[in-house]
Amino acid sequence: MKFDICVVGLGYIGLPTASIFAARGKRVYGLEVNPRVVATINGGDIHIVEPDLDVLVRAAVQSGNLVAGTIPVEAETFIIAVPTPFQHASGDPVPDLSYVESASRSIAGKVAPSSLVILESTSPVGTTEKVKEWVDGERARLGLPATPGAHYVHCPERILPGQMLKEIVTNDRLCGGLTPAAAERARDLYRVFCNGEIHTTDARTAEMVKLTENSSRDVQIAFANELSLICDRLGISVWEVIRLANRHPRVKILQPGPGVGGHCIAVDPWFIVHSAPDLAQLIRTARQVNDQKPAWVVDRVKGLASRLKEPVVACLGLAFKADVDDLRESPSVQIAEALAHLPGVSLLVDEPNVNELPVPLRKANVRKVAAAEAIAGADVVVLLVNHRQYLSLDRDLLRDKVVIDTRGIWS
Ligand code: SAJ
Repeated sequence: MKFDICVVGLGYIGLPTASIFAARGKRVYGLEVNPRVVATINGGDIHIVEPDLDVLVRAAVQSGNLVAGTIPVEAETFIIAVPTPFQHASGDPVPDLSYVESASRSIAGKVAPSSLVILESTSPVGTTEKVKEWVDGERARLGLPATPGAHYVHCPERILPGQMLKEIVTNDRLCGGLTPAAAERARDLYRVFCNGEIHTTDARTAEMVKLTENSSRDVQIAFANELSLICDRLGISVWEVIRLANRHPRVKILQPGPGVGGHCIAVDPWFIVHSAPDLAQLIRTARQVNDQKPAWVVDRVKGLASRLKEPVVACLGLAFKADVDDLRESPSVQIAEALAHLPGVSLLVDEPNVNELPVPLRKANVRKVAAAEAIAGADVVVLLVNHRQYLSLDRDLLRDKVVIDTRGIWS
């Protein structure tokens, strides 16, 4: 059977995309390298945490419209939704396109002259052109005829973890084609579920737009984080400064925190830096400011704890942001790990959204305890994530404690 859509990569973006197309009547195949993920999805379950995604996937699988597998299939449209991380290099980090390359090569044998190939992964400028080159090159290597009529488009995902199923429908979409006809075909496809406006442009512009969105947020958070350092030195509350400055009609400062985490905002600006290292000065500096914030928090805790005999420190929250269970690239994990290795310091950690602490913390004999218990047993309380549980915490528990509130929720 020929599928309408083959989604390559069933992770945080591929799975919601595959299942929403399937829910709207498209016959979707999810191509996934991990056989355990394939088995989970074909069983109607999910392997990631996202509100309501389990219901959508189960319905899609039960309807017969969504099937997962490890072997490439023929389809009218291919959607590549694989990770685009960076590699640490001696200078600035370098984009790692190996997953996109192997995804492109894996579908090459199934791409037909009329196929539509969509790259959803956030990618450096020029990657959609490379996808076409990888597909064409692989077909040549396999001795298959060229497919000059195939269309290539970049349609970056822009959905916010925690609100994916709402945003996938309501956000505006961007379809950047290697040709105008390619962009128009993608636009017609996304109309199946997208209620937002769908904008067509060229592929390089679409790639740059997505990187610009996340870099803009990174730069704005860096401004707030830099302010927090300056205000701390001057003995002024940064939260009060931002609250009052934001009363100006044209000022909208974001919130400082313990650093910037996740797989997007802390990564994508480096793709811009890599493409124009001599010009991207502000963007690079913003990355550095945000990356240095966890060490600053650790130093503050160290300074305060050093005044106490055998101090016990409680860290509240490990996730990369509020009300998610995602600990990947989390500045809070980085801070907790550094504190766990401070000589003479005992550490207690609460993270309400996971069952177990990450391995390095377990290895360092850090105990996972509920927030109230952690606070009761601690001399120093470090609030790292603004989870909803902490917003409503009984403030009396904090009396007589040294408190470092990196999110300003108790200020
Ligand atoms: N953060 C702050 N202060 C703030 C806002 C955020 O310190 O005022 C921190 C968070 O705690 C977190 C990090 O920044 O560590 C990123 O969180 P986020 O909520 O800003 O963004 P993500 O990474 O969850 O999702 C972003 C979104 N991009 C934009 O808002 C421009 C989302 O729309 C994208 O789809 C996603 O990246 C992506 O996949 O690229």
